[in-house]
Order: sequence, then C-alpha cells, then structure tokens
Amino acid sequence: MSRAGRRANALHVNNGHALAGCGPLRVLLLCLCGALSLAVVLALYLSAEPSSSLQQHAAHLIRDRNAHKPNKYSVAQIKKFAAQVDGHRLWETHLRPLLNERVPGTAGSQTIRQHILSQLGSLSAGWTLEENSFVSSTPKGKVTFTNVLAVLDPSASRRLLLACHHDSKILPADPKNPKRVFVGASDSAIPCAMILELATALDTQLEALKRQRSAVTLQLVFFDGEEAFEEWTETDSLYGSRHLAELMARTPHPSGSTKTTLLQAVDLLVLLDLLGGPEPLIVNHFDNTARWFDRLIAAERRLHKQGLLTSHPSEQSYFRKDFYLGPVQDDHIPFLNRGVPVLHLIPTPFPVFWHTLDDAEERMHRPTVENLTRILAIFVAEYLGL
Ligand code: 1BN
Ligand code: ZN
Repeated sequence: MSRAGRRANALHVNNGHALAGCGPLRVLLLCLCGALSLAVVLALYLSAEPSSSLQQHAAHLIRDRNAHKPNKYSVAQIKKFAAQVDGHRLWETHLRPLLNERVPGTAGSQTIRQHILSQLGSLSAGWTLEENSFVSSTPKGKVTFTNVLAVLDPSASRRLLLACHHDSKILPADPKNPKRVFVGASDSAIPCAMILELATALDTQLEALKRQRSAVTLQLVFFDGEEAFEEWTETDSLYGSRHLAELMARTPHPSGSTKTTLLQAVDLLVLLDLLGGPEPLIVNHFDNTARWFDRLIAAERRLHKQGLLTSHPSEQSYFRKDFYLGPVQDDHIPFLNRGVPVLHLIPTPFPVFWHTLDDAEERMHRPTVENLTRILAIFVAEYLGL
C-alpha cells in the first residue's frame, strides 16, 4: 500500500475507534454539537435582525430611486440651461482662488474651504453649509481633515450627491523654481470650480426646487484627504470619503428615524476627478448606473447638435460606452462598498500630467471645462426636474 493510502486508512480506523468505542460519550458529543449549532443560528439571527429590518425599511427608498424618471427637455430648455453656465465666471471667480497648495490641515486648505463656503453662501438658493472636521492618523502624524458639505434641503427624503476632492497632493516644488508648486488643477481644483459654477448657474431653479419641497434634493460634497500622504494604501488615502460614508451610514434620516439612514437616502453619487485637460474620454464604470451615464451621452449629443459646445468637432467625444479599462480607486469607493449607486466621471486613461507639476492652469483646456459643465448642468437639471 502506498504511504498516502496507509495514512488514509489509519485515520479512518482511528475515527471509527473514537466514535464506536464510547456510546455515552458519543451521545454527549452529539448533544453538545446540537446545542452549539442552535446557539450559532440564534446568534446569527439576532445579529442580522437590525440590519435586515433596516434594509426592509429602506425598500421604499430603493424603489423610488429605481423608479426615478429624469425630465426630458425641449431644445429651448436645453438652450436656456446651457446659456446659464458662464465659463468666464467658472475660471475667474471659482477656479483662480483654488489654484494653490491645498494640503490637509494647512492654512492653504483653510483658505480654499473659506472660498467654497463664501461662494455657496452668496447664492439665493439658501444652501445649508457645514464643515465636517475630524482627526485621523497619517504617515505624517495626526492631521485634522475637513470635508465641506452643502445641502439644498436637508429634510428632503432623497439626495443626488455631486462630489469632488478639495485637497491637493504633497509634491516637492520645482528645484529650479521653488515658487512652482503642485496646484492639482485637474486634481481636483477644476472639478470643484465646475461644481461651484453648476450651483451658481442653476441658482434660480434650485431655489424654486427647495421652495417646492421636492422629494429629491441636491447635496454638494467637497472631500478632504483624498490623496495619500506617502504611498496609496487602504489606510493612507480617501480620509474624507471614508469618514463621511461611515458617518452617513450611522446618521438617522429623516432626523430621529430608527429605520433609515442618510446613506440610504443617496440616490446617486456623481464623482468628478482629473477633469480639465483637452479631449477627456470618460467611460462608464458601473452597470447599475448605466441609464444615468446614457443621460450624459444624450446631453452631450443634444448640446452638440444645437452648436452649444465649443471646440467639440464630433457628436460624441467625451462620454463613451464602447470600451472599459477597469475600475479606479477614488472617493466613491467607501460609498460603493456600502451599496450607493455611483457615476465616476474621470478620464481614461489618466492625463499625462497626472501627479506632476504640469497639472497646472497652462495645461487645462477652457472650452472643454465649459462644455463638460454644460453637459452636467443639463444632467442635474434633468435629474432634479428643475
Ligand atoms: C485620483 C486622483 N487619484 C488620485 N488623484 C486616485 C488614484 C490613486 C487612482 C492612485 C489610481 C492610483
Ligand atoms: Zn491625485
């Protein structure tokens, strides 16, 4: 007999001996096993009960989110919304103050957060503004991070989230020109400026939406601490989004509810990153939000047809569904992992200037930024029924 065969035989014999030889012990063992299984099943049932009941109570939110229908606008309405987006204001008022170092916990970060808050605070819509601060350990020691949040109607039952990160990566300045520092124009000063311009362009309609006490409202999120302080790892990255997703998942909504949370109230998270360079190719990352990606494609096509996009030679050039290169780490991950539907608007491949000192104003393409903001304005207006 082979050595393996002998070993199998020996095990068989030993097991047989142990059980067949001691009757009462066998009964005792069986009873113990039974009791243990019962205890495990009971523990599983008790620990699963609260979350499964939360899921049952969130069923109406999921049903309403899935049944949500966007407005489909006439040509005249498309023209009106597109005309409300002002590329000059986007660049000169919203973007320029953001083009500085914005490292978490520094004076530079505080200055740009103040800029975001004062721009949104000056609008008629009446945003509820909040700085969500927390301290986290980083490879550089403890750092204070601050997400900036703006909600149009905090009491609305559901929310469309429009998000970007406001921090900039720590990179050494140009040794030949120490004044040349990393400003992360596309990463993500321009996405922040685009969101500020969207809120400004749609101000009148957003004010009306709030007055109507619509079921779906808009929330703007400017995450802090997206960038790694050293190497990108699960713990050194996404500080602000990890904190906010966890906070929203344990915040009752509507306030005082024992049944549903703020995170369950999120219909869709639209995350903007690395936008600003010429000819971005933005692909669809998630099947469950494909119908919303289709609305971006349709908005681009319709604006193009009306001649409302500049330096835009072909009907469909930014939003593409015909290829996919795989998922990308970013601020959507903590939300995605908790079941929030996501649209991740990031170019594929990343721009050549990514994480270099060249990610600066000179390498950005103003017509593209204006075009993308127009497309997003139509998308947001359609989604919210403005
Ligand atoms: C995007 C912009 N990211 C950082 N700045 C996220 C990321 C980090 C994506 C590392 C891929 C690799
Ligand atoms: Zn980056």
